[in-house]
Amino acid sequence: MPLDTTPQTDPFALAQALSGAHLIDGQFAAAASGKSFDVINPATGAVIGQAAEGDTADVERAVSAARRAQTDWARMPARQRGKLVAACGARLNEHVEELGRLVALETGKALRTESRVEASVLADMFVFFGGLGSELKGESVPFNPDMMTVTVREPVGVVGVIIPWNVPLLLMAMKIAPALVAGNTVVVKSAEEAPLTVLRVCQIMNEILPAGVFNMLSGFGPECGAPLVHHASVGKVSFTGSVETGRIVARAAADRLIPATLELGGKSPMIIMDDADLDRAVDGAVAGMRFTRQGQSCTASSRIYVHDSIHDVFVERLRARVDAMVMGDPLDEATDIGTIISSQQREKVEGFIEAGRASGATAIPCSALPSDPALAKGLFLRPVIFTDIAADAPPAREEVFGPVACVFRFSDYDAVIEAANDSEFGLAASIWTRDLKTAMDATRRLEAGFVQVNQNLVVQPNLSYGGVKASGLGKEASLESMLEHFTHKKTIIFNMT
Ligand code: TXE
Repeated sequence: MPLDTTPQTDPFALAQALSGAHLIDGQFAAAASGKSFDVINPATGAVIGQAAEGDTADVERAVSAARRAQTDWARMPARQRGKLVAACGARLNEHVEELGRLVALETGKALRTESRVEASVLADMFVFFGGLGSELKGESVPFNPDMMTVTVREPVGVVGVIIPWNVPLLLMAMKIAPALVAGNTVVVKSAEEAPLTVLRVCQIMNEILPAGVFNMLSGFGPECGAPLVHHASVGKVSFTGSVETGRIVARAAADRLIPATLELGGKSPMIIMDDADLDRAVDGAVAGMRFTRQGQSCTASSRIYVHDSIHDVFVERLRARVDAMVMGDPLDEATDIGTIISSQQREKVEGFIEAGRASGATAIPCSALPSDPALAKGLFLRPVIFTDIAADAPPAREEVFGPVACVFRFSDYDAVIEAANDSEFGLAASIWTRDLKTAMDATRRLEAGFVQVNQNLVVQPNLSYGGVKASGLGKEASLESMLEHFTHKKTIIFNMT
């Protein structure tokens, strides 16, 4: 495939130029079966490109290439590997505008509010981890004066990475940047809904990294993701996606006795006390619910507990804020909210909205569908705020992964902490108050991997990110994730007698 890696601005032309290919051993190659599948623009329903449809034969080729490349890559001084990864970050940074446009085109996320930001965080992750090569340190352990015992950090080998469609660039970067710096080689399986931007990132990285160090396959879960997890040469799996698929991946990893990092769903609570700064809390709810991403976020603060004394005014202000958001063409700078990713996801979210209504809750639809006839087939959906909703109604308990916020009324602090923790999930949580004691107490009692006071989620490369309970296993981002999840510790004893 001829490669043009100069920054491009026309996402449609770029999507068409990225004809269906995997990246295997530094080469862009069609699927062994010759099959490919359509990639759809969710804002118009138009086919914008093709992706190679990977299967077991492609997994075999990619993992073999990664295994062959691994010895030399692991022998390269860690700082040198880091410099190459940081160079990928610098090069990707030159392509932020282009990558943002492309991800907006294939995922339907608005360019200004979501997609451009994601492309720039992608580059930042590479730069951050690229600087950590010298942190792959071990320790010396004094247990006998005649012996010297040291531990060293060694790469796991070939890492299988499976990513979803909602934030494909950020989630890929959080996994592959630390894996590569730690001396592993990687095979990534992109999500079937969003393979093109990942392919473009591969083209850019492939100019810098040695062949085989980084390989990418597109395809469907059971046909392409499952054989990757089952492959005998894959030494570690890092997965982000649904709880259901996470369990399948975890079972396969357990059968093979290899480690798996799992970043799964959420049903994150936000507790707004009566002394909270109300304007800030409303801003926090809009940002935390990720309305700009149509709520398609694992950390979406979809359960909002508001003190009885401020409940009605909060709901009114939240409704007004979401109402004022512009839904439209994701590539238009005026757009705040884009589309849902696929018709299947939209039907799923609509089902939750119906179930909420049927449970007797009050549904408040917000914002307005775009009127542009060019977007008539777009997968738009009006955000809904539910009030007076029972805690066991489906949209209040299950992960909706759509623009549906459930607002509950509370008056007792202990009861609200209990309600917030009454969930199978434990990804993020937040408390909004001016009282330091309440804030401190809540941070200790809320069952979540990420608890914030008076703000909602901030993803930073140097902050550990990951959940407890059914939200997953293991942390991502941060130095700690690189050491714990992409290396193993070897103990070496020198007997000097
Ligand atoms: O997820 P899947 P889907 C949740 C969200 C959403 C639901 C379904 O609630 O509504 O999941 O989304 C690959 N072996 N999240 O269907 O199936 C698949 O090809 C190996 C939360 O997209 O989990 C894709 O690359 N891999 C989430 C990836 O797994 C398999 C983000 C995710 O797909 C596989 C996305 C298999 N057997 C959805 N089956 C988050 N935590 O942010 C599928 N895959």
